[in-house]
Amino acid sequence: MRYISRITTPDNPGFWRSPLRGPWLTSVLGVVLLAGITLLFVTGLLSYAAYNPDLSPFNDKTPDKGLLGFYLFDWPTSPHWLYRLSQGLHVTVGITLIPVLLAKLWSVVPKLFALPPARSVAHALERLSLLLLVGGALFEFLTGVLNIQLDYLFPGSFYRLHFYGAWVFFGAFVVHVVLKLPKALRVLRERGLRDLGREARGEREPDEDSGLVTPRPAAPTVSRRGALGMVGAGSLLLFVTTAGQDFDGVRGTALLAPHGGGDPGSGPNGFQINKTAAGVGIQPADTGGEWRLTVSGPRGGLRLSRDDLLQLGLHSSALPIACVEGWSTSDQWWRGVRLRDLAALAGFEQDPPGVLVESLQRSGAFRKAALRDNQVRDPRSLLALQVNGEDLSLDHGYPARIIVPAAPGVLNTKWVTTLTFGELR
Ligand SMILES: Nc1nc2c(c(=O)[nH]1)N[C@H]1C(S)=C(S)[C@@H](COP(=O)(O)O)O[C@H]1N2
Ligand SMILES: [Mo]
Repeated sequence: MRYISRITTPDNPGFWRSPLRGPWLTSVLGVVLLAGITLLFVTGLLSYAAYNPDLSPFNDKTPDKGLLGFYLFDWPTSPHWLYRLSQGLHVTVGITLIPVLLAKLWSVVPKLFALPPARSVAHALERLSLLLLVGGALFEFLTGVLNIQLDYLFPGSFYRLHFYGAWVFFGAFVVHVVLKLPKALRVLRERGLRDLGREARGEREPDEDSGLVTPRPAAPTVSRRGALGMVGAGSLLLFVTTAGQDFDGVRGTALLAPHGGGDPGSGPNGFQINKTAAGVGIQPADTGGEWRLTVSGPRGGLRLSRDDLLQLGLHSSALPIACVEGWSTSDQWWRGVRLRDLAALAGFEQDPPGVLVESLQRSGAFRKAALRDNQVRDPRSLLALQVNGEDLSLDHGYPARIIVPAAPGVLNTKWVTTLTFGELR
């Protein structure tokens, strides 16, 4: 009786009976995650750098980051699709890896329940790092997915949660890789693909001290080949229902990307909208004939109507919108006044500095954003008045919006009302 009760609790290795578990399966999934999660971490850090957080408090969603900002650098303006690529990869690869992550957790689940919780100080530290590893992985994937799906869930705090969570998770991940990678590589090198069919041949896999191989194997309900096939098919399904959010023509396939897949209408302004004018409380009266743009610098300021702006030299640039949520548009033809020409009006004929951009929008996280000097100086950076040959629609930022090459969507402020050159705080 006592024996029975012991093997029906999950801390007992005999409780877990799948013959698929073992060092081989865990190693295969682990190596895939090693590559994928490293890419997620790097592109995630790049995304944070792309916000120019050290430039102005308005750009910085994690002001208390301290040393974690050690790597920040001036985000470039070329190639103009840089953020489209890096953030498209971050979100699409992240979503695609979900089945692999779940399969990896399934493959090691007996270890998570093993008792006693710690046999020694070293063992206690290893268990603690596993807690941070598993908790951190679930936390990062969950906050990422929820931010894309329901952007009202973390008002203002998503960046903090996801950024600090990423460092905690990646710290534990590095420890785990250092401890486990040599063995995983050895298992894969020695056994190669021969282990795929092992359970079908009724053979037990050597446990090699991993604690993963069940002492009481049940008959397999699916082969390893089938299990890996299911994980791969799940990943493929997520990939093909996500990746379309970055490409015209296949956007309708992006069923899992609420902001990238929906029908944005047709015509010159028929491309994705993040927040609509009505959604952020822009009143039609604010954008009518009374609207003025204030451009200021050390010489003081001037106020320009939309007609005044149209009299200035207009220039065109073909640039995409690329959102932190992973969706992006193809290049749109924007037409407007170069930021460096507006800087000249503010008194900076030579070597213009950065600019603080303010929107009509009265509340919300992205009403103000600072651009760095390299972004102001790039001749493709515009205060756009038109897109694809037509006036901007209200939802795309009429009367005027910022468009900067390679920058994340958040820096492309809509419904601009004030540009302050040289003063970013
Ligand atoms: N004033 C203001 N500008 C804004 C935003 C906003 O919420 N308010 N959202 C930004 C974000 S996150 C993106 S991705 C782009 C989207 O531009 P679009 O709606 O024209 O595609 O606008 C940016 N400009
Ligand atoms: Mo965005």
